[in-house]
Amino acid sequence: MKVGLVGLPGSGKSTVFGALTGLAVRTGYAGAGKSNIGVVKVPDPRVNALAEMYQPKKTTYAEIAFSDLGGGRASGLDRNALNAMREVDALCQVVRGFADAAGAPPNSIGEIGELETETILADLEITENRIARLEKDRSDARELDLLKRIREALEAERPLRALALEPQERRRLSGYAFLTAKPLLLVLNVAEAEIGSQPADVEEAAAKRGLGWVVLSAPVEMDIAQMAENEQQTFAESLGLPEPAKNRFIRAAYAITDLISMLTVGPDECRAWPVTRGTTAPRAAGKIHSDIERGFIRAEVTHWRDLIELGSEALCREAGKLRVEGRDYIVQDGDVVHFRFNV
Ligand SMILES: Nc1nc2c(ncn2[C@@H]2O[C@H](COP(=O)(O)OP(=O)(O)OP(=O)(O)O)[C@@H](O)[C@H]2O)c(=O)[nH]1
Ligand SMILES: [Mg+2]
Repeated sequence: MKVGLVGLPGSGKSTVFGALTGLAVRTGYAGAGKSNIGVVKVPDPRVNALAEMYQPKKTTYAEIAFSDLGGGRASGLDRNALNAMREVDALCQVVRGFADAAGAPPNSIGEIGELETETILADLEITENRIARLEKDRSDARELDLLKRIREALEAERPLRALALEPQERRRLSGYAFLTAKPLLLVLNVAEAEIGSQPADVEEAAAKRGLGWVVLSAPVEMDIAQMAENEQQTFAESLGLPEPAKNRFIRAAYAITDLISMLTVGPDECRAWPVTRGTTAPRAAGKIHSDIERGFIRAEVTHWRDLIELGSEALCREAGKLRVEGRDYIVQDGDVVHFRFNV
């Protein structure tokens, strides 16, 4: 899964990227239009708590790849920037919430609207080309019907992610890599003095579109990213934040890709495994090892909170908090799973 940081030039994409990855990236003029890619651990208090309890040799977090898509020139979102967005699974729009170097005040709502309009137009162009082709060769009437509905939504300025479609229709459309069908999260990048604020206009713009949003100050988060893990927490608290804002942001980005975390525990390793929502137990087991999927017998499942409260899997079993699940079980976020298998 790859998440793309998108947004207008100078909104702070590269600064946010630096904050997420802890990498020293070029921002401002030196980095204008440049793209970056990096893999980030998904901070997970559940894994921390379980590792505290098991004291394993190794603790492993889920990971997610972020790319700073750069692209766009001073003119705004050009074709390169839009094309780069097709390559990622989900989008995070960085919105400038600070006065820029020239002193221009933020125009958050304008930026959100601009990206929306540009992506709708890009999708509309693809749709119209395809409709013209299908009307000529009459090769696929069902697809033509579907695309006409798509065109209608786009012409009404409605992003496709909000459109009610059957799963099979979504699958049919996946090859088109429509930008407005990709999950989207808004990141309002505010000045340091505005940390902790929740601007009502952005809240309304997000709610109207059914989008999640996170407020952070990218340069501050970039400084935090350079600190040792334990100092990061203390520093965030001194700013009145329960944890670094980047942590909440990474978790929110992970969630929009439709990934959940299955947890495994033991003296060797405590680990979060990214699993697509709706995955059955044997397939989730296959993430760990193909032998476990092939020889799957059952999954013993506890909820991470019960495990922490009761102190061991054996005590969970006694308390009736350990479930035995079969092949059809759909793994849930926060399940601590122990697979029984034979090969
Ligand atoms: N005051 C202030 N400046 C910021 C903030 N975030 C980023 N900047 C500055 O704004 C400028 C642009 O930030 P970048 O991260 O390079 O923006 P970008 O979106 O990557 O820009 P392009 O790659 O040109 O599209 C840099 O000089 C940053 O230091 C912020 O929250 N407050
Ligand atoms: Mg940049």
